[in-house]
Amino acid sequence: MSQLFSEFHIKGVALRNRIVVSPMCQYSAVDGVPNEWHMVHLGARAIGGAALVIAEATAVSPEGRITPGCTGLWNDKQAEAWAPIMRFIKKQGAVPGIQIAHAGRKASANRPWEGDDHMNPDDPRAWDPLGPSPIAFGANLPRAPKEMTKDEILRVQSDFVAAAKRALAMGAEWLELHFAHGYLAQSFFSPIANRRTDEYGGSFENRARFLIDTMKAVRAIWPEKYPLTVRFGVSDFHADGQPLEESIAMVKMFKNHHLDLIDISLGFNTPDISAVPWGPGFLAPIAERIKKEAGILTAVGWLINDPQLAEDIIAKGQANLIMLAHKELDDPHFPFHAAKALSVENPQNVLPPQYAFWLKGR
Ligand code: 8CM
Repeated sequence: MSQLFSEFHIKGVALRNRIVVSPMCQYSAVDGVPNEWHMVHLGARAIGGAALVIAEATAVSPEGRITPGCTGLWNDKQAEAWAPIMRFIKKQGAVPGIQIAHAGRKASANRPWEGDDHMNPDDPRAWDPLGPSPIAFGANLPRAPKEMTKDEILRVQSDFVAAAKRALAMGAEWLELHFAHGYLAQSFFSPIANRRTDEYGGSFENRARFLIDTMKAVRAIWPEKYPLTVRFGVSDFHADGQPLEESIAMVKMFKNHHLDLIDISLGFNTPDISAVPWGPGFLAPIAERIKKEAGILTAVGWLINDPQLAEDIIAKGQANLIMLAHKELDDPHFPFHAAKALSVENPQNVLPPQYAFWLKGR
């Protein structure tokens, strides 16, 4: 019996297997409004048999976008455009989800294939990035952000709440908060990016404040029947980053405030990623440790490209869900191909009948 293809029940939501389409920025929206591209991109992966399809890092405010092409949820027009996409994902038997985000000091950048660097501040499309402290990320992102005032912090937190309300109204049944990859929330937690001397900087409790307050505010309006999760960068693998023990303490705090699952990822608060121990499933042992020590459900991603590796991570109890990005880009029918590789009975049935009928035995 494949564990990767076992059902997973969390809150009022049932996942048909353990394969999740990780949020993947498409940089293809206009004014934050998703379009046919997002429908086909996400819809194809729901058709492909994933259990949960999480729409890309979607900005809670215009200045929270990574690039001018990022999607948003700061107005109703955006939510209305997301609604049929969520509906289609659900119709294919996948759970529709979305990740909401604020890019912080990494905002106002060009698309990856157009340079991946900060836009020139004189570019009419550019804006001023915000951050905990006026410290630039560096390398391709040299702009120092504006140090946020307390009012700006509270405004961004209310933007997260407003975006979460729109996510619910448009049909999302899974909400992930993007607290990873060096974006705003992660940068508040990181001693690399946060040098504040007020109640949002310095000690662990202070660096945790932006994250926990934001999560609590969203939890207060997000219904209990739907999972609320955080994608959290647990380590930068860098001497100046937060120690893993602090990340575990942070996860425990999330759990105490009723977070349903933690999605384990990387910090990316510094361009120096030379010590990241890249390798197949390299975050799985860390996910396992956090799952045990914090007693929380976990998802894990990064370099899980092989069905047997995904199966082993679930079977060993290292994580409850597998997050796939590049693999799902490469192969939207990965769940079908994995089911065949793992000798699941009638593997074609992970696909809808329009495809399954013709692919029986193939
Ligand atoms: C792009 C490339 C690689 C990543 C990313 C993105 C965009 C957003 C994000 O992560 O959170 O890991």
